[in-house]
Amino acid sequence: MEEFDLVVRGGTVVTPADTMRADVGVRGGRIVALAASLPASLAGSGRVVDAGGLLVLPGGVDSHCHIEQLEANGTVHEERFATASASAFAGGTTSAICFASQFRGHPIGPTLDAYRLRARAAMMDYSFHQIITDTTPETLAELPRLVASGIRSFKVFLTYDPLHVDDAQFLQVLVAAKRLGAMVAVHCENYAAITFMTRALIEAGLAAPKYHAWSRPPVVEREATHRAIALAELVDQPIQVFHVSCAEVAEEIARARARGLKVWGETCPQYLTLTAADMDRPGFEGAKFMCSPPPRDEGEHARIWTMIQGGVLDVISSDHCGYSFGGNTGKAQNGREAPFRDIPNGIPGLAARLPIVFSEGVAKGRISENQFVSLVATNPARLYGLAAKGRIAIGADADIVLWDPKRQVRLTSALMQHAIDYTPYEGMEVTGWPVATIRRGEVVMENGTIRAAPGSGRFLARGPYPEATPRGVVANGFDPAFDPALAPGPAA
Ligand code: DUC
Ligand code: ZN
Ligand code: ZN
Repeated sequence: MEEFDLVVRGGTVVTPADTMRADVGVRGGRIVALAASLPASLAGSGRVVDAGGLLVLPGGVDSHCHIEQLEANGTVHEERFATASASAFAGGTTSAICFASQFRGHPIGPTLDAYRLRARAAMMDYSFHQIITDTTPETLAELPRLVASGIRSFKVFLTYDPLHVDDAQFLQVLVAAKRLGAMVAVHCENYAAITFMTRALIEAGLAAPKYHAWSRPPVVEREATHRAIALAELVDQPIQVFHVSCAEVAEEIARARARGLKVWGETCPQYLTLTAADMDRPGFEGAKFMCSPPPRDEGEHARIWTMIQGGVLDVISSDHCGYSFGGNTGKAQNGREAPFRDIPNGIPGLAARLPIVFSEGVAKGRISENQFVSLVATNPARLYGLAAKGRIAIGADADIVLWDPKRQVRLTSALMQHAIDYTPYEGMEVTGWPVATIRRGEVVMENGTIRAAPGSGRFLARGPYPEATPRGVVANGFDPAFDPALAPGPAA
């Protein structure tokens, strides 16, 4: 008889396609059996976990997390790989794709090696998107090795000093990605427009946190999204548009998809729950809600849900990017009177992601539990080539969350178990909560207690995968990514 290391018994398994009563058998960190009833035939130290009355979901896959990232000013994000892992497990997430950032004028290799070293403290499984900030021949020459090492996605910023690339550089990254079979993720906002608006606002004395939203209204995001899609279409490279904040941006994605382009869209819980008015709280409080693109208005929440329901937005990530609020670092690193331009952008949300999306989505009847699983686990894994993740299926990694769909919780920063001293979701009531998190067959969180060993997370090397493969459609039949040096030679 087959022996298991772990049996998850009596729960309701949710996949993108089905909801079914089933037991899950795990051996060697993988799911090896799924059946209406499995015998408790356990290996030596095996365990049965009772999932009666609970949903059995794939562990969350958060494909957009800024963890222990180096900033251009020499600081490092407060959220470290160990603390981020605890936060991830507390919220039902088992894998994350984080960022390795290139500094302009510097080679990628040594910086990436340093990221890899820091990430060795992780308890969650992780990969990296490589941020590319310049496109010198030396940088481009580094990319094949990077991809061969399992980093199969690049991120480019169309805005932000000193990270942004111009259109010509963006095209170079797209072509390089196409040659290598990598996905490109894009931060879409117009750099010149934001610079212009920011200067004008500050000259007019409008510098409080709420004017952050005025400096980058939806048109700024829509224009850049349209341009990113057009340039990706020109060279036939799949892209993912990060953190879509409003429907008019999602409409650009819908139009691209209708033309058959390989363009996907991500949104985040902040665009479903926060508004620009949060940045207008008294004093410096508004800084807690500053991120880019900024949260819009309440009407936009409903319109984003419509785009999710219609399948235009495929992924809900956290864009976890924490800066503490108290003290004189983090949000206040330039003082509590700093103009919005000098307040770092980003909010923490790794642990809050699944509870907010479940509560706002499933509990409020906007999406099914199957769509929920797709949005927070299966789709991000598929779109970034994490073949073993995001699925309750035989052969997949046994990353499982036991979810109480009825549990009502009031969110607090302490519940997030992160390194940041606040959550923008403080006091929010949610329905639905993770009671246990299992990573590769090991119970790593039970009722809020984290049980994993530091360093037990694994780097997820990503190989070639279909979503990152171009369509094979180029204007006039000329492929700018064609490299005669890479073409097969004449047959012998
Ligand atoms: N926006 C980003 O693009 N990244 C980090 C944080 C933010 O607000
Ligand atoms: Zn971004
Ligand atoms: Zn981000």
